[in-house]
Amino acid sequence: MAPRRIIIDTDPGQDDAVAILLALASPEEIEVLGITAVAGNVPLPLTARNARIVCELAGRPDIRVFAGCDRPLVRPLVTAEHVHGRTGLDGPDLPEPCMALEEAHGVDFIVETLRREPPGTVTLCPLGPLTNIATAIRRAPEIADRVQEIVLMGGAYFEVGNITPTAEFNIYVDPEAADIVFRSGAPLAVVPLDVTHRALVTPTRNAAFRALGTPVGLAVAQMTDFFERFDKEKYGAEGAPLHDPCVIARLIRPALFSGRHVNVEIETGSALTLGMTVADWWGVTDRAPNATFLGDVDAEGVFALLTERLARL
Ligand SMILES: [Ca+2]
Repeated sequence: MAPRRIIIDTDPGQDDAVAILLALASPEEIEVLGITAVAGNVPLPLTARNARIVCELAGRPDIRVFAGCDRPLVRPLVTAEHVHGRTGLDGPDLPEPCMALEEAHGVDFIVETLRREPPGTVTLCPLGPLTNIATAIRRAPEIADRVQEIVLMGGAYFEVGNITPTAEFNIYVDPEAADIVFRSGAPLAVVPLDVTHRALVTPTRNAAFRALGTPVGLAVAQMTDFFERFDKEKYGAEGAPLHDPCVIARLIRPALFSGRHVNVEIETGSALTLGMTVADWWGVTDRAPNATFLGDVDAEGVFALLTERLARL
């Protein structure tokens, strides 16, 4: 099979960084056409910087990195330095990037790529708030029919929320953008907290990254160490969830994941439940299914894949 051609839309973020590394380490299955940065975990200048730092860490300064939207569609930006640190990539000591940011806007790159390539051959992988993707769909609604699939990290069902009691961070930051994406008609696969809260970086898994003995292995161990401080305090779990790499893992090994094709709508009106992903898991409405909402993961399989692939970089 030819590799899946993807655009990674991202707000790095340590877990975004690991997702990018996994994609770049998997050329048999994945061809990265470009990376578009969006404001989210930290402001846009930092996410655009961090994406390039990660490409250089992977030895891939040839990857094209674009800056996209610097704020949500209608709301002020909410960031997550309390999780990711001031830079978004706190933990390892990595050099400032040498590679240049592309001059074009990230949204233009998404639109032009989907218009140029044959229908059904490009997959979008949003790992942050959906501002860039929604802006692209608003500007060129036909891209919803041309995209092969949008595989995104966001939302929750049984796990409900992490930034508010009822909302996951990526959806909460730009719920209007999420609403546009979920109504777009594009084929959607959603990797929610229900999956990522089972993909925990345990001490054993962290040690396996470190034991690779490479700059990439050490950096990933230090990145996951960093955000674990926060998540352990918060969840009291045996390790922090590694959210975004699950999106790339699903492209490489779909059998590691299971879920249901259901209706998912986004709450944009209520102050109490803003950004909630209302997933009709039990099929109690007649609303049409619009997304494959994943519910379970073989976490051992994901971490085995991740460690094996990171060893190649
Ligand atoms: Ca992210």
